[in-house]
Amino acid sequence: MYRTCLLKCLKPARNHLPSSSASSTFSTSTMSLFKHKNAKRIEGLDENVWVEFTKLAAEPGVVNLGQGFPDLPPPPYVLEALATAAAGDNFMLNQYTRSFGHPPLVKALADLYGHVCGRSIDPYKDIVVTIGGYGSLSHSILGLVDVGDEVIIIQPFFDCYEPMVKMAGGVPVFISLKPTQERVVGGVGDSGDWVLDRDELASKFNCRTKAIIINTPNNPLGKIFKKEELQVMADLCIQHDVLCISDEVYEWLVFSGHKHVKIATLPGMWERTITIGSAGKAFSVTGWKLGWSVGPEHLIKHLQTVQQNTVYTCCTAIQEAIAQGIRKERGRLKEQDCYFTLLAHELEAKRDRMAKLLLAAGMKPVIPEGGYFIIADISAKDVDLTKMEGDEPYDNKFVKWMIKNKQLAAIPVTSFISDQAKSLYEKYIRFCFIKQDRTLDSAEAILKNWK
Ligand code: IK2
Repeated sequence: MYRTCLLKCLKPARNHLPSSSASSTFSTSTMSLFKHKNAKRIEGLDENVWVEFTKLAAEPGVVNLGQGFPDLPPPPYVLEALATAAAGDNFMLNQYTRSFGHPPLVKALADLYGHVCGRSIDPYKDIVVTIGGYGSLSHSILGLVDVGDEVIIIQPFFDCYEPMVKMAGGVPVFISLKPTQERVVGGVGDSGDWVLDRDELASKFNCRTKAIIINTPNNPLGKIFKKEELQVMADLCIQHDVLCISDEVYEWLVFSGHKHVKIATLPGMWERTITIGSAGKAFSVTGWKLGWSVGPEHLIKHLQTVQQNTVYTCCTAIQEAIAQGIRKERGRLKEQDCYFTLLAHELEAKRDRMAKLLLAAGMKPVIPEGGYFIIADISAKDVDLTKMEGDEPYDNKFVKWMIKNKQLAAIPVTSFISDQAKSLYEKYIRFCFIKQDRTLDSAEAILKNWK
């Protein structure tokens, strides 16, 4: 009986087995091969830039300007708030809290974003608190994208968008930001000059398009989409009844002369937009992995469904500490002592320092308008990597070579690009500059001594 049932179950799967395994008798090892195989939804998604390059950057002596995390101390009051939440009188802060977000945090977020967006936000219906910005991205995509739905992704894009859409059964449709050449002045480019072609963008929308994912300030480019650019996207979303997932985890890190505009605030966009934020990025606590999605109830409720059936809730003590952080910064928003403002100022100086260093070292930086990454064109370094093994884009090999030979880690920009377009971007690598002066001094010494 058991054997008949087993054979019935295995039979349809024989076509998927390698021919050597598709023998007429099923041994235990053949069964393992089939039953222990990955689910189709993760097929081909086993490589990950952070897993690969974080390991390389961890070699002793390597100066790590790779993955995007600060080596600066977070604001002390947030650390104290977490310590108090964990070890203070209210021991219940060590237990589960509300699934969709700890009440003090969702209230603080509703107040902050209500102010920023100029509308009333319901803390319980319009917000879901997730495990990092990552959690909000995956909940949005899992909760809203169906098999066969097309999702427009603007590249360079934060690398997880593509696998997340594929895991949901969706079809990623890419469009590239390309540099306009005219304004490359003194060997330095400007991220604001990387633009989308309006007609090409329009051509990507059709009746199968479910959503567009935008990221502003963009990782890795540092571009902040101008209001006019967002308006073009908004018009297309409205015309084609398309949703917008707006990844704004670097929303506070905006450099002088630039303004961050939320696409959700454009007419007709609140109803169709999910805006994503990150406590890790806002308070320099990336290891806390806390993020949120803000949007209309009719969309957020689907993310809440995913939340309650996957992770259920996020760490209570961390939510309590971030609630205090949000309340404090909301009270002094735009003032000189606001942590968000202070961090943006500090980063602007680091950005300028990094740009000068890269330029002097013969790399051509593209000056970011926000965020904490800078990309640079490495073609002039002319490092011959033809003998290096592996069928990888040039920037991948260059970063591996640089880590090994110069003890300096960065991230290849093609990690943020679809397979079809990698060749257009393989001359760029990305450096993270949210680092202590000491770390940047070490990077400077390496770049200066680079013959
Ligand atoms: N969205 C973007 C655009 C991000 O950059 C990140 C975090 N990226 O950091 C790694 C790197 O690029 O070096 C996220 C979402 C995820 O945010 P969180 O850390 O809150 O999950």
